[in-house]
Amino acid sequence: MAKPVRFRTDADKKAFWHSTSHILADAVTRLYPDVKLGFGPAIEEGFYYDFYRSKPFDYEELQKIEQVMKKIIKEDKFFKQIYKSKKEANEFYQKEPFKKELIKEIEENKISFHKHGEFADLCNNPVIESAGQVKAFKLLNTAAAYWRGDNKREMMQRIYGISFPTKEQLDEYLALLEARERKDHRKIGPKLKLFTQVEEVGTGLPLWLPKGATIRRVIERYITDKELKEGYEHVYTPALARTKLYELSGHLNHYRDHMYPVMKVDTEDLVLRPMNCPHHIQIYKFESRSYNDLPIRLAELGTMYRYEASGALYGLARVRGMTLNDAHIFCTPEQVEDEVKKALKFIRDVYADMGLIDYYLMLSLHDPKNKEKYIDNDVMWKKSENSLRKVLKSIKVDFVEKEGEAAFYGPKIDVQVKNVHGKEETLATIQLDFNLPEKFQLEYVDNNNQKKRPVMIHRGGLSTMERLTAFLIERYEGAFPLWLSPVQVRVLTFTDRNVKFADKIKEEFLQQGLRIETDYSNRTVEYKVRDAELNKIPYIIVIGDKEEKNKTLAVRKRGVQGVKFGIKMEDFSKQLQKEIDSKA
Ligand code: TSB
Ligand code: ZN
Repeated sequence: MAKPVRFRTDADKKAFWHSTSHILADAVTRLYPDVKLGFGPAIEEGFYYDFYRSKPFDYEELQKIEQVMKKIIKEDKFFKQIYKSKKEANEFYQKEPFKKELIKEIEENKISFHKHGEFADLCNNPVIESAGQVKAFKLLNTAAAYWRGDNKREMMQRIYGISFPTKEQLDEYLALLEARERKDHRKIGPKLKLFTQVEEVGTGLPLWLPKGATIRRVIERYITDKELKEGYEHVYTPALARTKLYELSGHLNHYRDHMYPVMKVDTEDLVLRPMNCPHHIQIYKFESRSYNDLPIRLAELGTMYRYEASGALYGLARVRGMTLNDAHIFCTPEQVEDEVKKALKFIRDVYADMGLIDYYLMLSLHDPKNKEKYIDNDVMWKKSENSLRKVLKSIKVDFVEKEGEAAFYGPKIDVQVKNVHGKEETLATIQLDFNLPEKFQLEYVDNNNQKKRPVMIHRGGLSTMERLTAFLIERYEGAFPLWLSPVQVRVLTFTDRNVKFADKIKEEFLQQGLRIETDYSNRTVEYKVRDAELNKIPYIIVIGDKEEKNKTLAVRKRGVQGVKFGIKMEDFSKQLQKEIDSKA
């Protein structure tokens, strides 16, 4: 028996998890000899293995597989590296088309396998010493995934799992998973009646329920007001446009994979817009512009549609129909740095108001080797990337540079956040663009009456309402601060006698613009309080005979033990207003 493994480094974990995927593949092969093997890497947390067969593995099957894995672990066979020639490897994998495909791509004629007991798997990664070192594991879930991530290839059945050198570590991890699950916006959203998705409407097309819509409306009003104060002008433009607009912009060339098919109507070819920029460009072009007019900052809560692979869709965080807090800033080359700085400050301020402060900045650069994804103009890329880098350095913030993350038309400064499961996404983005002004022949007249080309800055402030809300739900675990709470106060009654007075209070609060809800049901007050707490309502007011007689309120605050009695209406509403204004 090999000695116990310890997780000291990431490499320890990777070898451990990858080895467990071999054990999984061994078990599946023993149980289902007809299933074809794909591959099974270690991932950030745990491992998976892709298998080819027509139907997904169900719960009972996973349990059976786990039993066989236990048996294999008990057999405690050593992992041994063996080599086969290409010919031998192909013979060995006679009935494994996916493995054969992988072998084809290996250049050497010496192909590495790792073998434990009778099971050998094509593999050149580090592994553990023996199967018995896996003291605790669990198969976590299944997913369908295209072979090698290619949507033109076969659909594989993926099994995810996790494993550890001790049972304690597994228990701890499972508890962590449960906690993350509780915070997951995909769980909380429907539970708190914020949003839903239904098959009839379509994949990736969420419906905002009244409570979710309230949060969104509060945010949209907030951001619109804030932008107006900062010199942005708001516009409205349609979500459809003629294809020629996107031919000209380059979207059809570089962004086609994310666009829906063309619709023919009368004499026009129309397409759903994946971005709002070309529309805003047309607004810029509506009048002739002089240097005196610049910068022009056009903003819109712009609805757009993107084809996202079904496997990439993720609750509200990645959808197919979305509304972006978008702006396009048209400025002179001299104004670029100042405008980028202003936009960055704006973004940092609004995220502070939202309570989203756990982010980092990424300078997203193009990939000079990828001529298909990016507009081919090295000089422009260099210039725009340098400008953004200069701004970031001048304000002395930490940032990470990453190649291959730019938009097709220009580099970006991205605000990066992680969701409860550790998956990273971009919220805000500032993108510098010398390309689209060129393509659309944008102009302004400078102080010598000369025609000049403006620069464009694409600014996604709060991200899309969808993605932002996903992150807010997880940030607050559904317990939103008062200013964002869909319901701010719930009024409960002791008995039917109190309904009339409760209604009066409700009416008064409504007039003050507070969001209020009542529970006059015949359940006990304890039950009603509990229900309000489960719904994360910030304030609960209980009305009984005493309150009615004294014209006062009994108030419970979310997260605070006990009740405060004898509160005057006036004092309570002042307190709420103060809390709302503070955005605390
Ligand atoms: C900022 N033209 C620019 C705009 O002017 C643009 O569209 N940039 S973008 O492609 O990066 O998208 C802006 C933001 O929208 C992203 O930073 C991200 O926060 C959000 N977003 C992008 N795709 C999705 C999606 N599928 N679901 C939800 N939000 C998305
Ligand atoms: Zn844009």
